[in-house]
Amino acid sequence: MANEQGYNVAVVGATGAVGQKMLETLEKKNFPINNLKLLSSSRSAGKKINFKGEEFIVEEATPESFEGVQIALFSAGGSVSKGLAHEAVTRGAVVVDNTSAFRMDENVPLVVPEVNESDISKHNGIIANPNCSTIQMVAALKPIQDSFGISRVIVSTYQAVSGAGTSAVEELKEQSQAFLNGEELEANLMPVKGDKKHFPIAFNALPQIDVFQDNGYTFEEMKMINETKKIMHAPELHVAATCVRLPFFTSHAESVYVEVDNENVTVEELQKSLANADGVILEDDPSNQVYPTPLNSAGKSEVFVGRVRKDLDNPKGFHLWVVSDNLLKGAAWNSVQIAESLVKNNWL
Ligand code: NAP
Ligand code: 3JN
Repeated sequence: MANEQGYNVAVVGATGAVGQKMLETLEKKNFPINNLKLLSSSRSAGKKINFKGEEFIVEEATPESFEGVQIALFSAGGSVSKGLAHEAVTRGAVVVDNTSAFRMDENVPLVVPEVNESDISKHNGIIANPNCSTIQMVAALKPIQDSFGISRVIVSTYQAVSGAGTSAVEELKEQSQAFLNGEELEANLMPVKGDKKHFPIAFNALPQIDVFQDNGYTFEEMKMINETKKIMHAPELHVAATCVRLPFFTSHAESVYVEVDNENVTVEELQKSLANADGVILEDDPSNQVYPTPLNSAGKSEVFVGRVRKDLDNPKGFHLWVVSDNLLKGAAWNSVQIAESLVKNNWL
């Protein structure tokens, strides 16, 4: 139960790229907060962060940090979630976890509220927030699935560097400056921290996001494939993904090919289903060069869809261009929406 002022909320990873957006979103959406705890590693303990005009001191996250916490928003990486999420639940908190630690656990709902909000009610203390690239794609696929049925999805992503955290953003800035100064580029992080090789991201395109799996797909690609089937309750859906990192800061873009069940569906019918969907904005007018771009969608909560067209060979095939702010709908806003749903539906 909330007291009159609201809920006791902890943000784990509060100093990170996602955590910062989490705080901005809680403030912007006026989420009812009684007590707020900002948690990080020992590196940032003691740092001061402003929230709603008040200064908060960041504390190191420990199991005891969660005493009295009702809602804990985690975005400090999978190993932190594996170590601390159950500690938070044991102390009475409901965890909304932004990492891949529990996404495919059958006891953990994996939720995009516009797609499968009611799954939240089945939680056992942890609700998983999907991968950012998955979230924006399923938000666009859901109205198509509901109206026409879908059997196959093939996606190629164009992902912003902020998805790889604050240090990746810094690396892109430094490399861009060095490139324009005619200096040698230093690559220490991308495509994946800790992998064997690093390549410049500035003025480049890297077809690797997260580490390679034995089947030749990257972990990011497998997240998109497996998470899409779970969120859409469609284990039989055929999904393939190619994930690519590009040198811009915010919003992921996706070229999505989707096959519907019926060959008589028109572009106009598909556009109408998208235009009427919760959380989706159709921006699709080629004659006036209207389509979504990463720069235009940055800072916004919705998923933007354009370039809807029929495949020229397969009468059941359609192509879409899907763009959304990876740190908002792809992470912070989706998590806060889940928290709002927990409160609104008494599912805490
Ligand atoms: P980031 O900018 O590097 O920030 C990492 C955050 O985690 C910082 O606040 C850091 O605190 C904290 N942290 C690191 N180690 C910790 C520890 N041992 N205990 C407590 N806190 C610790 O990374 P980010 O981009 O915000 O991403 C963070 C995580 O969110 C990712 O690893 C990923 O799991 C998840 N994420 C999800 C999505 C999505 O698709 N939904 C997108 C991006 C990220 P310090 O300041 O003390 O280092
Ligand atoms: O690279 C992106 O654009 C999204 C990255 C997400 C991410 C980064 C590090 C670890 C994740 C995630 O949420 O899937 C994880 C993880 O928790 O596995």
